[in-house]
Amino acid sequence: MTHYQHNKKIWGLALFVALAMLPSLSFAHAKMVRSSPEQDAVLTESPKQVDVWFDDKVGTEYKALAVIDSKGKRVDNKDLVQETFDSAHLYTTLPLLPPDTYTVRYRVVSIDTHIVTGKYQFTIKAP
Ligand SMILES: [Cu+2]
Repeated sequence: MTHYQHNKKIWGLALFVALAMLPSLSFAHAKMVRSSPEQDAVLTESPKQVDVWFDDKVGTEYKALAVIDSKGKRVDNKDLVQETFDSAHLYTTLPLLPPDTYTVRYRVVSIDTHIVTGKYQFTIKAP
Protein backbone atom coordinates (compact mmCIF):
# COMPACT_ATOMS: atom_id res chain seq x y z
CA MET A 1 0.00 0.00 0.00
CA THR A 2 1.35 3.42 -0.91
CA HIS A 3 1.52 6.14 1.69
CA TYR A 4 -1.24 8.02 -0.11
CA GLN A 5 -3.68 5.08 -0.02
CA HIS A 6 -2.99 4.53 3.66
CA ASN A 7 -3.89 8.14 4.51
CA LYS A 8 -7.03 7.92 2.43
CA LYS A 9 -8.12 4.89 4.41
CA ILE A 10 -7.55 6.68 7.72
CA TRP A 11 -9.52 9.74 6.63
CA GLY A 12 -12.28 7.49 5.41
CA LEU A 13 -12.43 5.86 8.82
CA ALA A 14 -12.37 9.22 10.60
CA LEU A 15 -15.25 10.46 8.46
CA PHE A 16 -17.21 7.29 9.16
CA VAL A 17 -16.71 7.69 12.92
CA ALA A 18 -17.69 11.37 12.78
CA LEU A 19 -20.89 10.58 10.86
CA ALA A 20 -21.73 7.75 13.23
CA MET A 21 -21.50 10.18 16.14
CA LEU A 22 -23.76 12.83 14.60
CA PRO A 23 -27.13 11.45 15.72
CA SER A 24 -26.01 11.25 19.35
CA LEU A 25 -24.73 14.82 19.16
CA SER A 26 -27.97 16.23 17.77
CA PHE A 27 -30.04 14.35 20.36
CA ALA A 28 -27.82 15.16 23.31
CA HIS A 29 -30.59 16.53 25.47
CA ALA A 30 -31.56 14.48 28.47
CA LYS A 31 -34.74 12.46 28.61
CA MET A 32 -36.40 10.76 31.51
CA VAL A 33 -35.69 7.05 31.37
CA ARG A 34 -37.02 5.74 34.66
CA SER A 35 -39.28 6.75 37.49
CA SER A 36 -40.64 5.51 40.77
CA PRO A 37 -43.60 5.09 40.84
CA GLU A 38 -43.44 4.02 37.21
CA GLN A 39 -45.60 5.70 34.60
CA ASP A 40 -49.24 4.51 34.86
CA ALA A 41 -48.49 2.48 37.99
CA VAL A 42 -51.48 1.54 40.13
CA LEU A 43 -50.50 1.43 43.79
CA THR A 44 -52.43 0.36 46.85
CA GLU A 45 -50.48 2.57 49.21
CA SER A 46 -49.11 6.07 49.15
CA PRO A 47 -45.47 6.14 47.96
CA LYS A 48 -43.00 7.91 50.26
CA GLN A 49 -41.41 9.83 47.41
CA VAL A 50 -41.30 10.29 43.65
CA ASP A 51 -38.00 9.64 41.87
CA VAL A 52 -37.11 10.42 38.27
CA TRP A 53 -33.94 9.45 36.43
CA PHE A 54 -32.62 10.94 33.20
CA ASP A 55 -30.26 9.37 30.69
CA ASP A 56 -27.66 12.08 31.30
CA LYS A 57 -26.76 14.43 34.10
CA VAL A 58 -28.88 17.55 34.25
CA GLY A 59 -28.20 21.09 35.43
CA THR A 60 -28.57 22.13 39.04
CA GLU A 61 -30.49 25.31 38.09
CA TYR A 62 -34.16 25.63 37.07
CA LYS A 63 -35.04 22.09 38.04
CA ALA A 64 -38.57 21.33 39.15
CA LEU A 65 -40.55 18.27 40.14
CA ALA A 66 -44.16 18.51 41.24
CA VAL A 67 -46.91 16.04 42.07
CA ILE A 68 -50.44 17.25 41.38
CA ASP A 69 -53.72 15.58 42.33
CA SER A 70 -56.75 15.16 40.03
CA LYS A 71 -58.15 18.53 41.15
CA GLY A 72 -54.96 20.31 40.16
CA LYS A 73 -53.64 20.81 43.68
CA ARG A 74 -49.94 20.40 44.29
CA VAL A 75 -49.40 17.75 46.97
CA ASP A 76 -45.67 17.04 47.19
CA ASN A 77 -43.53 18.37 50.04
CA LYS A 78 -41.67 20.83 47.74
CA ASP A 79 -38.35 19.47 48.95
CA LEU A 80 -36.80 18.53 45.60
CA VAL A 81 -33.38 16.91 45.91
CA GLN A 82 -30.88 16.36 43.11
CA GLU A 83 -28.49 13.63 44.11
CA THR A 84 -24.95 14.92 44.55
CA PHE A 85 -23.23 11.88 43.10
CA ASP A 86 -25.84 11.15 40.43
CA SER A 87 -27.15 14.43 39.09
CA ALA A 88 -29.39 12.51 36.66
CA HIS A 89 -31.55 11.53 39.65
CA LEU A 90 -34.12 13.88 41.23
CA TYR A 91 -36.67 13.14 43.90
CA THR A 92 -39.21 14.80 46.14
CA THR A 93 -40.94 13.39 49.20
CA LEU A 94 -44.69 13.03 49.62
CA PRO A 95 -47.11 13.25 52.52
CA LEU A 96 -49.54 10.35 52.98
CA LEU A 97 -51.78 10.65 49.90
CA PRO A 98 -55.39 9.49 49.53
CA PRO A 99 -56.51 7.34 46.59
CA ASP A 100 -56.49 9.45 43.41
CA THR A 101 -54.71 9.76 40.07
CA TYR A 102 -51.64 11.95 40.36
CA THR A 103 -49.64 13.76 37.72
CA VAL A 104 -45.88 14.13 38.07
CA ARG A 105 -44.43 17.11 36.21
CA TYR A 106 -40.73 17.68 35.77
CA ARG A 107 -38.48 20.29 34.23
CA VAL A 108 -34.71 20.15 33.96
CA VAL A 109 -31.99 21.81 31.92
CA SER A 110 -29.85 19.30 30.08
CA ILE A 111 -26.15 19.58 29.37
CA ASP A 112 -26.84 20.99 25.88
CA THR A 113 -28.74 23.86 27.67
CA HIS A 114 -32.13 22.73 26.37
CA ILE A 115 -35.04 22.72 28.79
CA VAL A 116 -36.62 19.31 29.07
CA THR A 117 -40.15 19.03 30.46
CA GLY A 118 -42.54 16.15 30.77
CA LYS A 119 -45.24 14.56 32.82
CA TYR A 120 -46.67 11.18 33.64
CA GLN A 121 -49.34 9.78 35.92
CA PHE A 122 -49.73 7.16 38.59
CA THR A 123 -52.78 6.07 40.56
CA ILE A 124 -53.28 5.20 44.20
CA LYS A 125 -56.21 2.85 44.70
CA ALA A 126 -57.90 1.98 47.96
CA PRO A 127 -56.45 -1.37 49.06
CU1 LIG B 1 -31.21 19.16 23.43
